[in-house]
Amino acid sequence: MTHEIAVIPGDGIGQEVTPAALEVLEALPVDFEFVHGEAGDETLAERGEALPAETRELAEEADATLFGAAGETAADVILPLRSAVGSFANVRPARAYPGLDAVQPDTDLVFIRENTEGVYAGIESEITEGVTTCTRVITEDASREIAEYGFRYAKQNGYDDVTIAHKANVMRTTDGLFLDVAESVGDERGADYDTALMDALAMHLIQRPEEYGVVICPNLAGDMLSDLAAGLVGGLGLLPSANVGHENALFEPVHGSAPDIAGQGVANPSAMILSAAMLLDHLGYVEAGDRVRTAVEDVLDEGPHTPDLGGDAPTEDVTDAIVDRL
Ligand code: GGG
Repeated sequence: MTHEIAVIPGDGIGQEVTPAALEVLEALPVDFEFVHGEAGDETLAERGEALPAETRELAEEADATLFGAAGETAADVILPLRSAVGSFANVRPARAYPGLDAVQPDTDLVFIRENTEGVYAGIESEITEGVTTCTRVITEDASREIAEYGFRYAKQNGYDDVTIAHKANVMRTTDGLFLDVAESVGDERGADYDTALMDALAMHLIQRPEEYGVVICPNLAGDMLSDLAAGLVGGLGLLPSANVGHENALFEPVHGSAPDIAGQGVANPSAMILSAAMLLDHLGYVEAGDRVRTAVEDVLDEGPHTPDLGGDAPTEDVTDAIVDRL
């Protein structure tokens, strides 16, 4: 069976790490047809729109999408693409790997980030000069859906610790609802869980990440806490993600376009290749996904490493080493 995969590299290092993931997928005995789409800052400059309708349609119609990185036009590119695939959950695993110099080597976290609302609902306005507002949307339905997904994910993937992150002591109405709904979901399932104020949680994740497993978060908190966790394990070059919908899904590294290193050929392809492994899982090729994860882990352990991990290897050499191990 052939699977159609939409490939949208986006901006900056997305143009460098996306081909690396394609090389890995092409080395596997799985039949993919890649359909390519453009989006991002350059597309805006050239065509007057950051996300052309045909690119959005590619993502809607493909069996799954691989996305690289968003730059200045993130709000016009990645948010509508997540919506195009009907994604309600952004799954962001952050784990330490043997052989790398992690700040916290016992880190094994998965952020289950609500992916449709919160302050990323895009409702902002300038009321008058110097006065702006952003409307934070939290609904019972979306909170229930992300909590159910988070508790189910923890059970299916063997995580005993589930934490609901919130700031209900300040955002009493919005996070009050998120917390109430997520707690009821945990109670209905008879699950063990903790709740944590997200600011204190940020500190505790740095001090003792080994006490946490799955963290269910509102949208912005999930975006920020997962970047914080990247700092614990060796950087953003290591964190993959899946934007999961009911039928469709989009896979992207947690990192952005990294304009400081874009164009130099030294971006770490690991996060993008690990995102491709999540795509394989999603399409039912779990064994192939495991092979890719093992190959990435071996290369992270033995090298070569890109500069973000203290090495001097280019993206191409790391990719070749991963493909060789496959
Ligand atoms: N590949 C992830 C990416 O492009 N990140 C840039 C960014 O601004 N992301 C916001 C988000 O993940 O919601």
